[in-house]
Amino acid sequence: MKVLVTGFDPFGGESINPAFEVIKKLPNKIENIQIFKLEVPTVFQKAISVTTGKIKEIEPDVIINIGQAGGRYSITPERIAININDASISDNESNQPKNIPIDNNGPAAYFSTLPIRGIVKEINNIGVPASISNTAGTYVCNNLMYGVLNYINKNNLNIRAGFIHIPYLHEQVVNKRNIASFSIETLLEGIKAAIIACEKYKLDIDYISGEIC
Ligand code: PCA
Repeated sequence: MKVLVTGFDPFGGESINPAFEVIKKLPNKIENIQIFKLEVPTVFQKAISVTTGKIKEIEPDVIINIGQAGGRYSITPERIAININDASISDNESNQPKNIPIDNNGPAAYFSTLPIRGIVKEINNIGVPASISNTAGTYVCNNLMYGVLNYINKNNLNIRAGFIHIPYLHEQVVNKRNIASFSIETLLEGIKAAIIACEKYKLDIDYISGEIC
């Protein structure tokens, strides 16, 4: 199995992005799984074209896009990407789209095709907090998740894909108060468990994942 794992570059005034820090440390192989890594710019639309370029090159079976969600308390596979760009801050090339559809002809949303409950279970099994997130926001991470699933759908590709948001690293919160953070080792083990889950669960499993509003 070939897995493409992407991680965003730093944005929003941070000097690092835990997503890119983690992918740098991933091995090139876990058991029979070949891992391909790609740094992606935190730039609307460009994140999608850089990723689809790599998809054409390596033809992966699975794509896991990873991004920072500062303030989250666990590793969170995203359930859904929505067809909107709505930025509260500029991206790394000063774009700040407001309320603009990603694809005028695309569906309102795409569900992740990764085994999100299986991912949560495998990460929990190694003693690391993980839970499903029901929103990837409306910034570049949602843009990439939607763009990749839209590309797969429009080209009828047999690729499973989705997004995982991860919390800050400890060094990012030294001067912030009351914000959750993880060690690089914990994030790395969590992402490895997520990759293994994608190999183990071709279809998703039953695992409590609901949320009461
Ligand atoms: N997180 C941002 C974009 C890049 C990243 O790592 C987001 O959640 O949209």
